[in-house]
Amino acid sequence: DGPSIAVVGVTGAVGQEFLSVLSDRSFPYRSIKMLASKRSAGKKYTFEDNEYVVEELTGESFKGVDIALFSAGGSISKEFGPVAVECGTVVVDNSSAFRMVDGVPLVIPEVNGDAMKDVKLGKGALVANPNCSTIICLMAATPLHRRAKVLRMVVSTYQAASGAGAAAMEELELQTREVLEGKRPTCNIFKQQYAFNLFSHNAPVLPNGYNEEEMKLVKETRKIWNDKDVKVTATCIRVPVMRAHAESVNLQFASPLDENEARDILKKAPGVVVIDDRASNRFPTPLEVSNKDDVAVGRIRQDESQDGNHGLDIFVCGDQIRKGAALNAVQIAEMLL
Ligand code: 2RA
Repeated sequence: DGPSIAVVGVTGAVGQEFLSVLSDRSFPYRSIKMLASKRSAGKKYTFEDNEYVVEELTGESFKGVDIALFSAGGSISKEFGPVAVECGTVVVDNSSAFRMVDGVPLVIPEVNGDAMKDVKLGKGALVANPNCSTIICLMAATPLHRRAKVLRMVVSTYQAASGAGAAAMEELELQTREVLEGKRPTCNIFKQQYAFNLFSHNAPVLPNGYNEEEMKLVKETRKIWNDKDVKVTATCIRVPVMRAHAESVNLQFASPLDENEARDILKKAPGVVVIDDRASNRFPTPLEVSNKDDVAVGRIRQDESQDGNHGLDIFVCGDQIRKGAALNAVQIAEMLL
């Protein structure tokens, strides 16, 4: 029989998606424990025909737990992740708390699964789930990077409300109705109108003028590719879309990479589908990838501003809650089976 698992932050958008993904993929758990704050303790969920009562997360929650999937914010991960590791639990953490810590694997299974080589069931460990915009970008960029080393990557993201949580999704819907009804939009989450608008990502802006979301893409790419020299720059924008991110990615390679070869590579890449129909102007959209596992890539074309086929532009869409968070984490857990 399989591992005992715990879901930390089960009431949140990603927590709920953990359950969906575990069920969709028939993850062979022996037992499952649903953990959340004191405020949510007692809440009941029916999962796979069994009723579960949400338990309050405490230091005692991890006794006998083999794998804990965390998505309850960085402070909860910092407080309880090490406690779980002490109990012998493998923690797969969706927060940014440990992503850049030396020795903590930062893993996209299809991209750098070998980073999990020292993580085994029965021996407590921390494993970090990368940021959603990093996962979605690298699912498409890495297969190309493996063929013709990427020297520089320029990313513009168009990020969905789901990245800011379920409340942001609800507020986007509310604002959209209010605006259409000629009412003043309710602005509690972002303090500015979101419906029919877009704005620079809500993450704090750092002294270098980049926001934290953009620096995650820069730093996480270097760690995941194990390449401290790759040049990455990003501009992250929040757009009025519910749950899938879109990203425009410009790549500069060390050696030529023809667009047709790139398209063939991506067609064979795990977890990627190519939607690249120029004649019909049909390319990836957030709606089309929503609630799906695969990342979609299109607009594959030579970057004509670069000499000798050393550059490509691509456009990528991926579900932020699924492959951008819950699916990737469950796939990491599957590597332990
Ligand atoms: C966002 N990447 O989309 C964040 C979610 N973790 O805001």
